[in-house]
Amino acid sequence: NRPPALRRIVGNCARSQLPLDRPQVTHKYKQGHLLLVASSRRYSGAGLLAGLAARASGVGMLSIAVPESLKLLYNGQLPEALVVGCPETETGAIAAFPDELDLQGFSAIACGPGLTLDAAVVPAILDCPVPAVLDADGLNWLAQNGTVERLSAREAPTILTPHPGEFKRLFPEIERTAMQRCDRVRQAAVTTGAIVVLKGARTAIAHPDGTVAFLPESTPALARGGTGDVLTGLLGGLVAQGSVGEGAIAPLVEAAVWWHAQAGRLAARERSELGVDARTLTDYLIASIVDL
Ligand code: NPW
Ligand code: AMP
Ligand code: MG
Repeated sequence: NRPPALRRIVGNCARSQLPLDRPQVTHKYKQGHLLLVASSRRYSGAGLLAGLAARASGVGMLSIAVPESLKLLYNGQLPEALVVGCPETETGAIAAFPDELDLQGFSAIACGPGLTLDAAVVPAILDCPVPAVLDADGLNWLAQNGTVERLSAREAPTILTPHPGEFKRLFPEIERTAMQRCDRVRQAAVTTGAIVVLKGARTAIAHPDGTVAFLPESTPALARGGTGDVLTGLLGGLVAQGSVGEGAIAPLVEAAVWWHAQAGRLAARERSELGVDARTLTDYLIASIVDL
């Protein structure tokens, strides 16, 4: 009774994985605490987009680590988040975490949007036994510093969310094979032990056991700057909630990919495909799951 090697993600099943019914007796720290590590002077908006999506995920607590000089901006735009100002490089990237920040106190860490390669915090996240979502410059850092070795040594689940350009940088040997996309993403997951989300028109999600799921329905309206950063925040928020509960993390990854596309489809229906900028996408996240 092995699961099929290639599955479609089905809307109702994906939605049923979302933490829509909270227990009556709970408190904010039981609903997950996400640390989002994002942005730089060059890409100040990427972490805001991810933060707005994390907010829509329902996560109990949201902390965002950004360069110190962006702290006021983040406090103004995301008053519900705890903003951690970090020492920064001359180029305005995160140089280090503040000494008092305890990474192990978070239920998940999502890292990468807008960091630039000048940021120096990825190794600390990789070494921390907390579920981690790595995107954008988190992936680019890995591509430069030994992807497979660094990931297979991790003690907690890892989720990688490359677009095809990032996938090519991360897995050049796999990319050079003549295999189909589905087989390439499967090999990436099997060799690293990470869940690999290969983004695109038909996003494919490969699990370390070799199974692959793909999302059959999305919208090209999502082909727009910042939508990947939205996925990172949403995924981080869901994984943070999942890792304090009893369920597995893998179904939440598929649910996040489905939810992101569902929000894009609803926004495109109501506003045309031109109306789905990344910030608007975050506004549609909640509407797309309550209005089924
Ligand atoms: P080509 O042209 O196909 O050969 P990068 P990025 C390829 C931040 N952002 N299908 C493509 O190569 C991000 O978080 C900040 C196929 C392209 O030239 C990152 O930190 C924003 N190929 C940083 O910017 C909003 C694809 O990869 C190359 C592909 C850089 O991220 C925007 C570019 O990839 C942005 O999110 C696809 N779907 N997508 C902000 N407001 O602050 C990409 N490629 O160099 O990784 O650049 O994705 O823009
Ligand atoms: P990024 O390139 O990191 O900003 O991520 C882009 C996001 O948009 C990913 O979630 C992709 O799956 C999605 N996306 C990009 N192009 C398309 C497309 N043609 N159809 C559907 N989704 C897309
Ligand atoms: Mg991206």
